[in-house]
Amino acid sequence: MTSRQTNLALLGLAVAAVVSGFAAFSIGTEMGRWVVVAHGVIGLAMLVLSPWKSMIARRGLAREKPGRGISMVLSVTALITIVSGLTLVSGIADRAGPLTMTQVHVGAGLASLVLVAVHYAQRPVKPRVGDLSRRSLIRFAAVLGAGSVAYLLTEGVWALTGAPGSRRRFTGSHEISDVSLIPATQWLNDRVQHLDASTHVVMVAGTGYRVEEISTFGDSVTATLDCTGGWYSTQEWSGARLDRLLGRVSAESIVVRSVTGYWRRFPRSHGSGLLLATHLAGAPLPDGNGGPVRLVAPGRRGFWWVKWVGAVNTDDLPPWWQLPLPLA
Ligand SMILES: Nc1nc2c(c(=O)[nH]1)N[C@H]1C(S)=C(S)[C@@H](COP(=O)(O)O)O[C@H]1N2
Ligand SMILES: [Mo]
Repeated sequence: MTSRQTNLALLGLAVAAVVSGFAAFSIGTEMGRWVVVAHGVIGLAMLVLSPWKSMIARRGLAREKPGRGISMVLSVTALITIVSGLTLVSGIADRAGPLTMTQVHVGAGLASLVLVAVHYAQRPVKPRVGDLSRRSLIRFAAVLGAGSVAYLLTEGVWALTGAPGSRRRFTGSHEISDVSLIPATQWLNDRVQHLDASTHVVMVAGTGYRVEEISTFGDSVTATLDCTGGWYSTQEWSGARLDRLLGRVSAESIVVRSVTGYWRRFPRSHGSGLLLATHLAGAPLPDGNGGPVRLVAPGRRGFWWVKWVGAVNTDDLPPWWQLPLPLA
C-alpha cells in the first residue's frame, strides 16, 4: 500500500464504518444481519491498515507539520472505538466505569469522525481518477478480504474461549433470560415513571382505555426486546393488539406517545403486529419496564418499544416523518 492508498482507504472505511454502525442500530430482523457483519469487517479492515498508517504517522511526526495534536487524539479515539467494539461483541464487559460499552463505542466513534474531518481539512488528499486504477482497487479488495479474515478469526476466538460473543444475536446483543434482570433502560434522558395502574388512562384515537380494560383483551405475543445497548430478552408480553383498539385506520401513520413525551411513528398497516402490553411474563409490567402499559414492537429494536404509553393517535403524515433515531 502506498501512503496515498492507505490514507484514502482509511477515509472511505471511516465513512463506511459510521454509516453501517448507524444502520446496524436500526435493524431488528434477520434480514439486516449482513449490515452488522459488514460493520465488523469494516472496523477490522481499518485495524489491518494500522501498521501502514503508523508508518505514515511516524514520518509526519518527524516533519512537525501542524495538526499533530489532532492526529494524536484521533489515534487514541480510533483505538478506543475498535477496542470497545471488540469488547461489545465478545460480551466480556458491558461497562467501562460510569459508561456502557455501547456509549463508549458510539461516543469514541463519533468523536473520531469529527477528528477525521479536521485531520482531513488540515492534510487533504484530493481523490483523483487515477486512484481508481485496477491495482488500487485490487489492493483495497485485499484489505477488505483481510478484514473478513480478521472477522472470522475473532469468531474463532469467541467460540474457542466460550466467550458470550459466541452466543450473541444477529444484532450483536447478548441474552438476558431472567425476566427480573431486564434493566430499566432509557434511550437518552427519560426518567422512570410511577403511574397508578388503577387510574391511568391511555387515549386511543380519542377513546380512553383503562389499564384493566387493555389487559382484558388478552392478546399475547412472545417477542424479543433488543436494546442497542447490547442486550436482548425474549419474553411473553400480553395486553391488547393496536389494530383491535384502533379499528380500521384510514390515516397514514400510528403515533404512540409516552407520558414523558417520547414517541415513535409506525405505518398504519403495522397495527396488527403492535401490542399495548400491560403484562410481562404473566405479571403486571414493572414501572421500570414501562408499567402500567408499554408498546411491544416485535422485529424492531428496543427504542421503538415506547414505555408509559399515554396516547395512541393516527395522522396523515408519512410513517418515515421522524428522526431515524429519537433525540428525546
Ligand atoms: N418513554 C420511553 N420509552 C422508551 C425509552 C425511553 O427512553 N423513554 N427507551 C427505549 C429503549 S432505548 C429501550 S431498549 C426499551 C427498554 O425497555 P426496558 O426498560 O423494559 O428494558 O424501552 C424503550 N422505550
Ligand atoms: Mo435501548
